[in-house]
Amino acid sequence: MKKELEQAITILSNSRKVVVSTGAGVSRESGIPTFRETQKGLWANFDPEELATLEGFLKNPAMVWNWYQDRIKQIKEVKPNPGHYAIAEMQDIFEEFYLITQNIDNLHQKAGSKNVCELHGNILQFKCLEENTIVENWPDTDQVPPRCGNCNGMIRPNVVWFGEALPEKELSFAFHIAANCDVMIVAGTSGLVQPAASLPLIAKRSSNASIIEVNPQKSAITPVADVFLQSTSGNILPELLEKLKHKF
Ligand code: BV8
Repeated sequence: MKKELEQAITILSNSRKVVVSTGAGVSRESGIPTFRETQKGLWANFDPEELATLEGFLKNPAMVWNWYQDRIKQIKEVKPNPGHYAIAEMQDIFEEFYLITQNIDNLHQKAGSKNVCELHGNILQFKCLEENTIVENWPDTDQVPPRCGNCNGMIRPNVVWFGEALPEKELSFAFHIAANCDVMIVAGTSGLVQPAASLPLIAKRSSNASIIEVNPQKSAITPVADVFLQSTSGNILPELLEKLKHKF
Protein backbone atom coordinates (compact mmCIF):
# COMPACT_ATOMS: atom_id res chain seq x y z
CA MET A 1 0.00 0.00 0.00
CA LYS A 2 2.94 2.34 0.64
CA LYS A 3 3.64 2.61 -3.10
CA GLU A 4 -0.01 3.39 -3.92
CA LEU A 5 -0.14 6.01 -1.18
CA GLU A 6 2.97 7.73 -2.57
CA GLN A 7 1.44 7.66 -6.06
CA ALA A 8 -1.77 9.24 -4.71
CA ILE A 9 0.24 11.95 -2.89
CA THR A 10 2.25 12.76 -6.02
CA ILE A 11 -0.92 13.05 -8.13
CA LEU A 12 -2.78 15.16 -5.57
CA SER A 13 0.12 17.51 -4.82
CA ASN A 14 0.35 18.28 -8.53
CA SER A 15 -3.40 18.86 -8.92
CA ARG A 16 -5.30 22.13 -8.92
CA LYS A 17 -8.91 20.94 -9.33
CA VAL A 18 -9.78 18.07 -6.98
CA VAL A 19 -13.15 16.30 -6.82
CA VAL A 20 -14.12 13.80 -4.14
CA SER A 21 -17.08 11.53 -4.95
CA THR A 22 -18.44 9.43 -2.07
CA GLY A 23 -20.87 6.57 -1.55
CA ALA A 24 -22.35 4.70 1.38
CA GLY A 25 -18.99 3.16 2.32
CA VAL A 26 -17.66 6.42 3.77
CA SER A 27 -20.48 6.34 6.36
CA ARG A 28 -19.87 2.69 7.25
CA GLU A 29 -17.40 3.55 10.04
CA SER A 30 -20.01 5.85 11.52
CA GLY A 31 -22.17 2.74 11.97
CA ILE A 32 -24.53 3.15 9.01
CA PRO A 33 -24.83 -0.10 7.01
CA THR A 34 -24.14 0.26 3.27
CA PHE A 35 -26.74 -0.60 0.68
CA ARG A 36 -24.97 -3.80 -0.35
CA GLU A 37 -25.08 -5.13 3.20
CA THR A 38 -28.35 -6.69 4.27
CA GLN A 39 -30.51 -4.28 6.21
CA LYS A 40 -30.24 -4.95 9.92
CA GLY A 41 -32.96 -6.09 12.31
CA LEU A 42 -36.49 -4.90 11.58
CA TRP A 43 -35.84 -4.38 7.90
CA ALA A 44 -33.74 -7.51 7.35
CA ASN A 45 -36.35 -9.04 5.03
CA PHE A 46 -36.74 -6.00 2.81
CA ASP A 47 -34.65 -4.97 -0.18
CA PRO A 48 -33.77 -1.25 -0.09
CA GLU A 49 -34.18 -1.18 -3.85
CA GLU A 50 -37.80 -2.24 -3.26
CA LEU A 51 -38.50 0.23 -0.49
CA ALA A 52 -36.62 3.17 -2.00
CA THR A 53 -39.01 3.51 -4.94
CA LEU A 54 -42.15 5.52 -5.66
CA GLU A 55 -44.01 2.26 -6.35
CA GLY A 56 -42.93 0.91 -2.96
CA PHE A 57 -44.11 4.10 -1.26
CA LEU A 58 -47.48 4.14 -3.05
CA LYS A 59 -48.01 0.45 -2.31
CA ASN A 60 -47.30 0.86 1.39
CA PRO A 61 -46.79 4.51 2.33
CA ALA A 62 -46.84 3.89 6.11
CA MET A 63 -44.22 1.13 5.93
CA VAL A 64 -41.84 3.13 3.71
CA TRP A 65 -42.40 6.26 5.87
CA ASN A 66 -41.53 4.23 9.01
CA TRP A 67 -38.43 2.77 7.29
CA TYR A 68 -37.19 6.31 6.70
CA GLN A 69 -38.09 7.39 10.21
CA ASP A 70 -36.00 4.49 11.59
CA ARG A 71 -33.08 5.49 9.34
CA ILE A 72 -33.39 9.15 10.41
CA LYS A 73 -33.34 8.09 14.07
CA GLN A 74 -30.18 6.05 13.45
CA ILE A 75 -28.53 8.88 11.48
CA LYS A 76 -29.27 11.39 14.25
CA GLU A 77 -27.52 9.10 16.74
CA VAL A 78 -24.27 8.67 14.78
CA LYS A 79 -21.35 11.00 14.24
CA PRO A 80 -19.10 11.66 11.25
CA ASN A 81 -16.00 9.45 11.23
CA PRO A 82 -12.34 10.40 10.54
CA GLY A 83 -12.92 9.88 6.81
CA HIS A 84 -15.61 12.58 6.76
CA TYR A 85 -13.40 14.96 8.74
CA ALA A 86 -10.43 14.39 6.43
CA ILE A 87 -12.60 15.20 3.39
CA ALA A 88 -13.85 18.35 5.15
CA GLU A 89 -10.24 19.48 5.78
CA MET A 90 -9.27 18.81 2.15
CA GLN A 91 -11.53 21.64 0.99
CA ASP A 92 -8.98 24.13 2.38
CA ILE A 93 -5.77 22.69 0.96
CA PHE A 94 -6.53 22.52 -2.75
CA GLU A 95 -6.94 25.49 -5.10
CA GLU A 96 -10.31 24.15 -6.24
CA PHE A 97 -12.16 21.42 -4.33
CA TYR A 98 -15.58 19.91 -4.92
CA LEU A 99 -17.47 17.20 -2.99
CA ILE A 100 -20.18 15.10 -4.64
CA THR A 101 -22.02 12.46 -2.65
CA GLN A 102 -24.56 9.73 -3.27
CA ASN A 103 -25.21 9.71 0.45
CA ILE A 104 -28.29 11.24 2.03
CA ASP A 105 -27.13 11.09 5.66
CA ASN A 106 -25.90 14.68 6.08
CA LEU A 107 -22.66 13.42 7.69
CA HIS A 108 -20.39 15.37 5.32
CA GLN A 109 -22.13 18.59 6.36
CA LYS A 110 -21.94 17.56 10.04
CA ALA A 111 -18.16 17.07 9.59
CA GLY A 112 -17.81 20.63 8.22
CA SER A 113 -17.87 20.08 4.45
CA LYS A 114 -19.43 23.02 2.59
CA ASN A 115 -21.27 23.15 -0.76
CA VAL A 116 -21.92 19.40 -0.68
CA CYS A 117 -23.42 18.29 -4.01
CA GLU A 118 -26.06 15.75 -2.90
CA LEU A 119 -26.99 13.69 -5.95
CA HIS A 120 -29.61 11.61 -4.13
CA GLY A 121 -31.12 14.24 -1.82
CA ASN A 122 -31.08 14.44 1.96
CA ILE A 123 -32.98 12.17 4.35
CA LEU A 124 -33.51 15.06 6.80
CA GLN A 125 -35.57 16.99 4.23
CA PHE A 126 -39.17 16.32 3.18
CA LYS A 127 -41.40 17.27 0.26
CA CYS A 128 -45.07 17.10 -0.72
CA LEU A 129 -45.68 14.14 -3.03
CA GLU A 130 -48.24 16.11 -5.05
CA GLU A 131 -46.68 19.57 -5.22
CA ASN A 132 -43.04 18.34 -5.20
CA THR A 133 -42.13 21.30 -2.97
CA ILE A 134 -39.93 21.13 0.11
CA VAL A 135 -42.06 21.02 3.28
CA GLU A 136 -40.52 22.11 6.59
CA ASN A 137 -43.55 21.31 8.74
CA TRP A 138 -47.05 19.92 8.47
CA PRO A 139 -50.28 19.76 10.53
CA ASP A 140 -49.75 17.66 13.64
CA THR A 141 -51.99 14.61 13.12
CA ASP A 142 -51.40 10.95 13.82
CA GLN A 143 -51.62 10.22 10.07
CA VAL A 144 -48.71 8.11 8.73
CA PRO A 145 -47.30 9.43 6.45
CA PRO A 146 -48.31 12.99 7.43
CA ARG A 147 -50.18 15.22 4.97
CA CYS A 148 -49.23 18.50 3.33
CA GLY A 149 -50.96 21.45 5.02
CA ASN A 150 -51.47 22.99 1.58
CA CYS A 151 -53.00 20.25 -0.54
CA ASN A 152 -53.35 17.29 1.83
CA GLY A 153 -50.92 15.32 -0.36
CA MET A 154 -48.69 12.73 1.33
CA ILE A 155 -45.32 13.94 2.69
CA ARG A 156 -42.29 11.95 1.45
CA PRO A 157 -38.55 12.12 2.10
CA ASN A 158 -36.66 14.52 -0.20
CA VAL A 159 -34.50 11.70 -1.57
CA VAL A 160 -34.13 10.29 -5.09
CA TRP A 161 -35.77 6.88 -5.32
CA PHE A 162 -34.73 4.19 -7.83
CA GLY A 163 -36.35 4.97 -11.15
CA GLU A 164 -36.54 8.70 -10.33
CA ALA A 165 -34.48 11.36 -12.06
CA LEU A 166 -31.68 12.97 -10.08
CA PRO A 167 -32.02 16.71 -9.31
CA GLU A 168 -31.12 18.55 -12.52
CA LYS A 169 -28.95 21.25 -10.92
CA GLU A 170 -26.85 18.82 -8.87
CA LEU A 171 -26.47 16.31 -11.71
CA SER A 172 -25.37 18.85 -14.32
CA PHE A 173 -22.99 20.41 -11.78
CA ALA A 174 -21.50 16.97 -11.03
CA PHE A 175 -21.10 16.14 -14.74
CA HIS A 176 -19.49 19.54 -15.35
CA ILE A 177 -16.89 19.30 -12.61
CA ALA A 178 -16.16 15.66 -13.39
CA ALA A 179 -15.40 16.73 -16.96
CA ASN A 180 -13.15 19.57 -15.75
CA CYS A 181 -11.01 18.22 -12.94
CA ASP A 182 -7.40 17.08 -12.54
CA VAL A 183 -8.14 14.24 -10.14
CA MET A 184 -11.18 12.48 -8.68
CA ILE A 185 -10.99 10.57 -5.41
CA VAL A 186 -13.81 7.98 -5.48
CA ALA A 187 -14.46 6.68 -1.97
CA GLY A 188 -16.87 4.11 -0.56
CA THR A 189 -18.93 3.26 -3.58
CA SER A 190 -19.61 -0.05 -5.32
CA GLY A 191 -19.99 1.93 -8.54
CA LEU A 192 -23.25 0.13 -9.32
CA VAL A 193 -25.80 2.92 -9.05
CA GLN A 194 -26.23 5.07 -12.12
CA PRO A 195 -25.81 7.84 -13.11
CA ALA A 196 -23.46 8.56 -10.13
CA ALA A 197 -21.27 5.60 -11.10
CA SER A 198 -20.45 7.22 -14.46
CA LEU A 199 -18.71 10.24 -12.88
CA PRO A 200 -15.24 8.64 -12.71
CA LEU A 201 -15.57 7.54 -16.35
CA ILE A 202 -16.48 11.10 -17.36
CA ALA A 203 -13.50 12.44 -15.40
CA LYS A 204 -11.17 9.99 -17.06
CA ARG A 205 -12.48 10.38 -20.60
CA SER A 206 -13.40 14.07 -20.80
CA SER A 207 -10.84 15.52 -18.47
CA ASN A 208 -8.05 12.96 -18.63
CA ALA A 209 -8.21 13.10 -14.83
CA SER A 210 -6.43 10.66 -12.55
CA ILE A 211 -8.79 8.44 -10.57
CA ILE A 212 -7.88 7.45 -7.02
CA GLU A 213 -10.21 4.86 -5.48
CA VAL A 214 -10.62 4.27 -1.73
CA ASN A 215 -12.39 1.02 -0.91
CA PRO A 216 -11.51 -2.06 1.21
CA GLN A 217 -12.79 -4.20 -1.66
CA LYS A 218 -12.51 -4.01 -5.44
CA SER A 219 -15.55 -2.39 -7.07
CA ALA A 220 -16.91 -1.55 -10.52
CA ILE A 221 -14.73 1.58 -10.33
CA THR A 222 -11.44 -0.26 -9.72
CA PRO A 223 -10.80 -1.05 -13.41
CA VAL A 224 -10.68 2.68 -14.24
CA ALA A 225 -8.71 3.70 -11.13
CA ASP A 226 -5.11 4.84 -11.63
CA VAL A 227 -4.47 4.25 -7.94
CA PHE A 228 -6.45 1.79 -5.80
CA LEU A 229 -6.05 2.46 -2.07
CA GLN A 230 -7.41 -0.80 -0.69
CA SER A 231 -8.42 0.41 2.73
CA THR A 232 -11.34 1.87 4.63
CA SER A 233 -11.93 5.60 4.16
CA GLY A 234 -11.77 6.26 7.90
CA ASN A 235 -8.28 4.83 7.93
CA ILE A 236 -6.63 5.98 4.70
CA LEU A 237 -8.12 9.45 4.14
CA PRO A 238 -6.68 10.93 7.37
CA GLU A 239 -3.29 9.39 6.47
CA LEU A 240 -3.50 10.87 2.96
CA LEU A 241 -4.43 14.28 4.40
CA GLU A 242 -1.53 14.24 6.88
CA LYS A 243 1.00 13.53 4.14
CA LEU A 244 -0.59 16.14 1.84
CA LYS A 245 -0.37 18.84 4.50
CA HIS A 246 3.42 18.47 4.46
CA LYS A 247 3.44 18.96 0.70
CA PHE A 248 1.56 22.25 0.63
C1 BV8 B 1 -32.40 6.94 -12.70
C2 BV8 B 1 -31.53 7.47 -2.01
C3 BV8 B 1 -33.59 7.49 -14.65
C4 BV8 B 1 -32.65 6.60 -1.50
C5 BV8 B 1 -30.41 6.13 -3.70
C6 BV8 B 1 -34.09 -0.67 -13.63
C7 BV8 B 1 -35.20 0.06 -13.21
C8 BV8 B 1 -35.10 1.37 -12.77
C9 BV8 B 1 -33.88 1.99 -12.76
C10 BV8 B 1 -32.79 1.25 -13.17
C11 BV8 B 1 -32.87 -0.05 -13.60
N1 BV8 B 1 -31.62 -0.47 -13.93
C12 BV8 B 1 -30.73 0.53 -13.70
C13 BV8 B 1 -31.45 1.56 -13.27
C14 BV8 B 1 -30.91 2.83 -12.89
C15 BV8 B 1 -30.83 2.84 -11.36
C16 BV8 B 1 -29.64 2.01 -10.95
O1 BV8 B 1 -28.52 2.42 -11.14
N2 BV8 B 1 -29.91 0.82 -10.38
C17 BV8 B 1 -28.81 -0.04 -9.99
C18 BV8 B 1 -29.12 -0.69 -8.67
C19 BV8 B 1 -28.58 -1.04 -11.10
N3 BV8 B 1 -30.64 4.21 -11.02
C20 BV8 B 1 -31.72 4.93 -10.74
O2 BV8 B 1 -32.83 4.50 -10.64
C21 BV8 B 1 -31.43 6.41 -10.56
N4 BV8 B 1 -32.35 7.15 -11.39
O3 BV8 B 1 -31.68 6.19 -13.30
O4 BV8 B 1 -33.41 7.65 -13.26
C22 BV8 B 1 -34.54 8.53 -15.03
C23 BV8 B 1 -34.09 9.59 -15.83
C24 BV8 B 1 -35.00 10.54 -16.22
C25 BV8 B 1 -36.33 10.48 -15.79
C26 BV8 B 1 -36.75 9.44 -14.94
C27 BV8 B 1 -35.86 8.45 -14.56
C28 BV8 B 1 -31.65 6.82 -9.14
C29 BV8 B 1 -30.59 6.20 -8.28
C30 BV8 B 1 -30.67 6.80 -6.87
C31 BV8 B 1 -31.36 5.85 -5.94
N5 BV8 B 1 -31.32 6.38 -4.56
N6 BV8 B 1 -30.42 6.64 -2.45
C32 BV8 B 1 -32.33 5.99 -0.17
O5 BV8 B 1 -31.14 5.93 0.20
O6 BV8 B 1 -33.29 5.56 0.51
S1 BV8 B 1 -29.10 5.17 -4.17
C33 BV8 B 1 -28.46 4.43 -2.82
O7 BV8 B 1 -27.60 3.48 -3.39
C34 BV8 B 1 -27.61 5.28 -1.90
O8 BV8 B 1 -27.52 6.61 -2.34
C35 BV8 B 1 -26.24 4.65 -1.92
O9 BV8 B 1 -25.24 5.59 -1.95
C36 BV8 B 1 -26.31 3.94 -3.21
C37 BV8 B 1 -25.61 2.60 -3.16
O10 BV8 B 1 -24.51 2.77 -3.77
P1 BV8 B 1 -23.15 2.96 -2.92
O11 BV8 B 1 -23.16 4.27 -2.28
O12 BV8 B 1 -22.08 2.60 -3.84
O13 BV8 B 1 -23.25 1.92 -1.75
P2 BV8 B 1 -23.04 0.36 -1.87
O14 BV8 B 1 -23.64 -0.22 -0.67
O15 BV8 B 1 -23.46 -0.07 -3.21
O16 BV8 B 1 -21.46 0.20 -1.83
C38 BV8 B 1 -20.76 0.57 -0.68
C39 BV8 B 1 -19.29 0.44 -1.03
O17 BV8 B 1 -18.55 0.89 0.10
C40 BV8 B 1 -18.84 -0.98 -1.30
O18 BV8 B 1 -18.04 -1.00 -2.47
C41 BV8 B 1 -17.98 -1.34 -0.08
O19 BV8 B 1 -16.90 -2.18 -0.41
C42 BV8 B 1 -17.48 0.01 0.33
N7 BV8 B 1 -17.14 0.13 1.75
C43 BV8 B 1 -17.64 -0.58 2.80
N8 BV8 B 1 -17.07 -0.12 3.95
C44 BV8 B 1 -16.23 0.89 3.59
C45 BV8 B 1 -16.28 1.05 2.20
N9 BV8 B 1 -15.56 1.97 1.55
C46 BV8 B 1 -14.75 2.76 2.29
N10 BV8 B 1 -14.65 2.67 3.63
C47 BV8 B 1 -15.37 1.75 4.31
N11 BV8 B 1 -15.26 1.66 5.65
